[in-house]
Amino acid sequence: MANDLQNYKRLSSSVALGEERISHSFITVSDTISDEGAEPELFCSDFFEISLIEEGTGIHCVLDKRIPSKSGDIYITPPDVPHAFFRTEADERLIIRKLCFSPEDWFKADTPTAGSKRYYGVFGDGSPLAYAMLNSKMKEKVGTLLDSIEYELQDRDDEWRTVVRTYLIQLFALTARYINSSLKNPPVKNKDLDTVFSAIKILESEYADCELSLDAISKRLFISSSHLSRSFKQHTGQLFSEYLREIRLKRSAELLLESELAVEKIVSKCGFRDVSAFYRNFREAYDMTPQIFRQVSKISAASAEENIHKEREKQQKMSILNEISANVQIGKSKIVKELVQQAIDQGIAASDILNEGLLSGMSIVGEKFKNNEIYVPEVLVSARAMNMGAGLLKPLLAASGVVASGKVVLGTVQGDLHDIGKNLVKMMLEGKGLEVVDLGTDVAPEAFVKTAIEENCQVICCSALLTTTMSVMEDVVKAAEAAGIRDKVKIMIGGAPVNQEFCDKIGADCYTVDAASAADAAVEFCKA
Ligand code: B1M
Repeated sequence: MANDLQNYKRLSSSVALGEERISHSFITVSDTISDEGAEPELFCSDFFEISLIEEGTGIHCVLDKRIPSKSGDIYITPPDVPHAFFRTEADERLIIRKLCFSPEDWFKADTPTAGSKRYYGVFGDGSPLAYAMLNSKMKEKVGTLLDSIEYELQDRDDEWRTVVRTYLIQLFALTARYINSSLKNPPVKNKDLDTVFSAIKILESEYADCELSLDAISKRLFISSSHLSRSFKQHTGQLFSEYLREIRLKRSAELLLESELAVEKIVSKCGFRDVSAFYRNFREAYDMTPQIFRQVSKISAASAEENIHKEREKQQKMSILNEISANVQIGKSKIVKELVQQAIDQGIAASDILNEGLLSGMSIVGEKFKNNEIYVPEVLVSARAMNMGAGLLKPLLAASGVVASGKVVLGTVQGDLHDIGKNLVKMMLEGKGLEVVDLGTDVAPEAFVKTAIEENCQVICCSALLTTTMSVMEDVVKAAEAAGIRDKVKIMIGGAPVNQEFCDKIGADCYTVDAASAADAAVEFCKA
C-alpha cells in the first residue's frame, strides 16, 4: 500500500481544523467520473474522516476500488488512506456529512492505527476503511450524534472537549456494533421488502374479501406462497394469517363500537367466513362475545373518556420523564435542562422529576458503567446533565420544606470524589431550611470535625460511594470523640455502599437510604 500511497496527491494538515483539530461540515460533491478507465484523483489526509451520505447516489473511490454509494452509507477512513467521492452523472447530487478529526488530538492515549482498540473494532482485520449501509433508524441515531458534535463545536463551553470525545466514542461503538451485527444478519433483499409492503397494502384494503388468502396474494405478486410466507414472517414478525385475522378483528371491534350494525352484517363486512368463525376468533382475542363487548363498551364509554384523558395526562407526564431520563443517559445537558423546565411548567411534582426522570436515567448509566458498556467520560457527561436538571429543581424542593433552624457540615469522605448524591443531600437539607457548610469531596475526618467546631454545627453529614472509602466514616466518629465533641454533634452517614449495620458498627448516629430522609433526620437532630 505504501507504493500506492505515493501515487496519490497528498492533502494534509494544511486543512484548518482549529486548535483541537476537528471539523464538521456538509459537502456537496462536484467532481464527476466521466471515464470508467481513467484514474480518479484521490486525496489523503492526516485526519480521521467519518463520511455519512445524506442525500443522493455516487461513487466512493478508495485505493483502487470503486464503491457505489447511496444515502445512508457511512464510511470511516483513517489517516493516510487515499479516497474521494464522485458523481457519476453531472446532474446527480451527492451530499455528504463529514466529520474530520485528528486522532492524536482526540485519542492521545493510544497508538493511532486503524486496528487500535480505541476504535472499538470498527475496522475489520486489515481493512483500510470501515463501511456500513445504515438502515433509517441507525442513520437517524448517527445523525443525532453528529448533530450533537456540531452543536458542541459551535457552543464550546468549559466541558466541550470531554463531551465531544464521548460522542466520538459513542459513534465508534455504535457503528462497530452495527457493522458486526449486520455481518451476522445480512439484510433481507429490498425486493423482498417491497413484496411484503405490497402484500400488506392488499391486506389492508381488501380484508373484507373472505377469499383473500396467502395463495391468492402470492399469485398476484408473482412469487411462490412459501417465499411470501417466509418474507412476511421475517419482516412483520407475524404469520400472514395472524396478520390478516388481526386486521379483521380490529375492524370488527371498531364497527361494534361505532355502529349499530347487526353481528351478521359485521361478519360479512370484515371478511369472516361465517358467524361461528367470527365468534370463535373474537372470543379468543377479547375474551368475551361481540355482544358483551358492545354492551361493556357502551357502559364504560363515558368513564372511558375520562380515563382516556387521565391516561393521556399520565402518558404525557411519563413521556417527558422518560425523555429526561433518556437525555441524562446520553448526557444532553442543555436538553435535560429544557425538559426539566417543561416538566416544571406542566406542573409535574419536583420529586417526580427528580426520581422518575433524572435519578432513573442516572441509575441506568450506573448499570451500564458497571457492565462496561459505557466509560468514565460518558458517566461524567451524564452527571453534568443530571446536575443541570437538578439545579432547576433546587428552589422547588426547597419551597416544599419546613423552615427549621440548624447548621450542618456536609461532605464526601476522603479518597472519594463522587458528589452527585452529596449534592442532592445538600439540596434537600437546604430545602428543609437548614444551613449547610459544604466541604465538597475528598474531605479528611479532621476537616469535618474542625468545621463542626468552628461553625457550631449540630450535625456532621458524611457521604461515601466507594467500599474503599466507607471506613473513613469510622475515622470521622473517632476524630469527633478525640476532639471531645461527640456528645454535642450527631454524625449521619449515607451513600450506596453504606447500610444500617455498618452505621451501628462504627457508632454513627444515623443512616438514611436517600437524600430526602437524610434531610428529615437532620431536622429532627437540629430540633433536639
Ligand atoms: Co464511580 N463508582 N467511580 N464515578 N460511579 C460507582 C460508585 C460504582 C458503584 C460503579 C460500579 O462499578 N458499579 C463503583 C464503586 C464500586 C465499589 O466501591 N463497590 C465506582 C467506581 C469503582 C469508581 C472509580 C474507582 C472508577 C475508576 O476510576 N476506575 C472512580 C473513583 C473516583 C474516586 O472517587 N476516587 C469513579 C469515578 C466516577 C466518576 C468521576 C466518573 C463519576 C462521579 C461524578 C460525580 O460524582 N461528580 C462516577 C459515577 C457517576 C458513578 C455512578 C455511575 C453513579 C453514582 C451516582 O452519582 N449515583 C456509580 C454507579 C452507581 O451508583 N450505580 C459509580 C446517583 C446518586 C444520586 O446516588 O450517590 O448513591 P448516590 O446518592 C443517593 C443515596 O446513596 C443517598 O442519597 C442519594 C439519593 O437520594 N446518599 C445519602 C448519598 N449520600 C448520602 C448521605 C446521607 C444520606 C443519604 O447522609 C449523610
